[in-house]
Amino acid sequence: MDGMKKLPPGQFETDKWPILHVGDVYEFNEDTWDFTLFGEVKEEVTLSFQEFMKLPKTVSTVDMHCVTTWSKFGTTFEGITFRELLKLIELNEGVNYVQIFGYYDGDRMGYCANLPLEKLLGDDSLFVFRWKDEHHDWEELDPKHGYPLRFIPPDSFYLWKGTKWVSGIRFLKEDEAGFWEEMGYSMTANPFKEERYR
Ligand SMILES: Nc1nc2c(c(=O)[nH]1)N[C@H]1C(S)=C(S)[C@@H](COP(=O)(O)O)O[C@H]1N2
Ligand SMILES: [Mo]
Repeated sequence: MDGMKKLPPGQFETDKWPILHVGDVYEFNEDTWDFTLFGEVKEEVTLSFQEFMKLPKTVSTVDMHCVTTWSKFGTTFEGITFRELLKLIELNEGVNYVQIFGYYDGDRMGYCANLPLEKLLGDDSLFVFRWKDEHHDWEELDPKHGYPLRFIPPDSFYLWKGTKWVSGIRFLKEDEAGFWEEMGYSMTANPFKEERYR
């Protein structure tokens, strides 16, 4: 792995995993938690936590690049791929974008980030519940990092596209800004092209 690390421009490497978000840390309640696939779909689907966690799991090692300039290499995650969720729905014609939703101060749909669908079809695009790295054996995701489930985007996106405390996916024909994008952050957010703002 070492030597294959690629630090995007303007980033520095950290061994620690910093915590960054707006609002309160979501307090998990399995009875009220659910996850909705909605928008440009033939039929909406809502999953309970049990149903979500029964889906096939994938283990994937990814690098995280935060727009505040820290990068953490080589964290291994276990989760459910975005691709796996696609199997549960039938998309309308011409869907090319999604917004991944999560909690913000008790509002289920208070946070979201937009992403292009075609970039989310690999093993490096997953809803994760545990992690490990060089210094830690498998650990459940800390509430501050998005327990019980948070999205980790491919490393070709800054980490704000990695919604914590996820609650759903909205499917879209046209790209629509999310929480940070509304405030001037990049729609495409590629760290290797240093796409921080728009
Ligand atoms: N629900 C939610 N998800 C969120 C955020 C947030 O404020 N709310 N912040 C984002 C930002 S800006 C970053 S950099 C990452 C940080 O993830 P970490 O705290 O696990 O490092 O979470 C992202 N996901
Ligand atoms: Mo961030």
